Amino acid sequence: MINMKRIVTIQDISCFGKCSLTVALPIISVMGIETAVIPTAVLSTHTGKGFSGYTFRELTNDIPDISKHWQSMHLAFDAIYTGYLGSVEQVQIVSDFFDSFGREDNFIVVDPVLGDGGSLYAGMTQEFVTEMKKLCRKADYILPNMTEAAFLLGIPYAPEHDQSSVEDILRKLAGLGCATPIITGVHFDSESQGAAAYDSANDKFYYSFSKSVDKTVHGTGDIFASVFTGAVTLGKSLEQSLDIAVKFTYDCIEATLPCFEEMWYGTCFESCLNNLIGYIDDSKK
Ligand code: PXL
Repeated sequence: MINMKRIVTIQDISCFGKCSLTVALPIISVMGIETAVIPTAVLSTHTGKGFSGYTFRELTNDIPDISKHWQSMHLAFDAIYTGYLGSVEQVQIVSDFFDSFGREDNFIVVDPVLGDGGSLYAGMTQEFVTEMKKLCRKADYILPNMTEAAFLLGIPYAPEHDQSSVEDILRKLAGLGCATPIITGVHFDSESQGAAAYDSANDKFYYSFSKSVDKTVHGTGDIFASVFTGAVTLGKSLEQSLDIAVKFTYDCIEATLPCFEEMWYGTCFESCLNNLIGYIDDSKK
């Protein structure tokens, strides 16, 4: 019998730009996990800084049919992981998907992709934020950055934090109804950056840091979320999963820096995939 874990990831295909599905699929696959996908939209590029005039085709109406077909096949997943979603209606349909495929013995990760640097991404609205907040309630893990956490909580965005403000925000995120919120892009000084997690069931906080880089590299949130979801699916602890995701995300940023001029739109994550295999193996020791 094949003992392979299976994740379904629900997010867009940005045909050029190295984020969402074009990153999640290779990363989860290299972790030795079967990856099913539901593409929510097809865009010619991502909507981040540097791109304009992109195409955007929503695939919202396909999602209920895919779900129905999969239910008829009695498909099951060890984890359901969502990233960028394209519309309010799409968030509602993904919520229905959770009701159909969420079980006692699997878990849900919602990466509430909304914005960065204190602003919402192009096309994101307050109504969308409200809907995303409802989706977070159904998740076991959510992975906002500081901008997304601020929008989800309706509090002002602050770029600088200390441990007590991060823990306050994590407690408030858990108050949305998600047992284990994680904030990415956390830093207390200019030397290091990483992620902070709150295991609300045990009232425990975890931190993981790597060296800080003063450049914004696109797609790192999707890399972090894919690795984190994969690691938890493989049975790693919250602490281990956080460490592996922080370490690998840093590797991808570091690998991108020498070619940052050409690679302004994404990371050189491909050259780091071997490290990820090593991190998973090391954590078995
Ligand atoms: O990396 C997150 C992301 C995913 N998909 C699309 C995006 C973004 C961020 O800008 O625009 C289409």
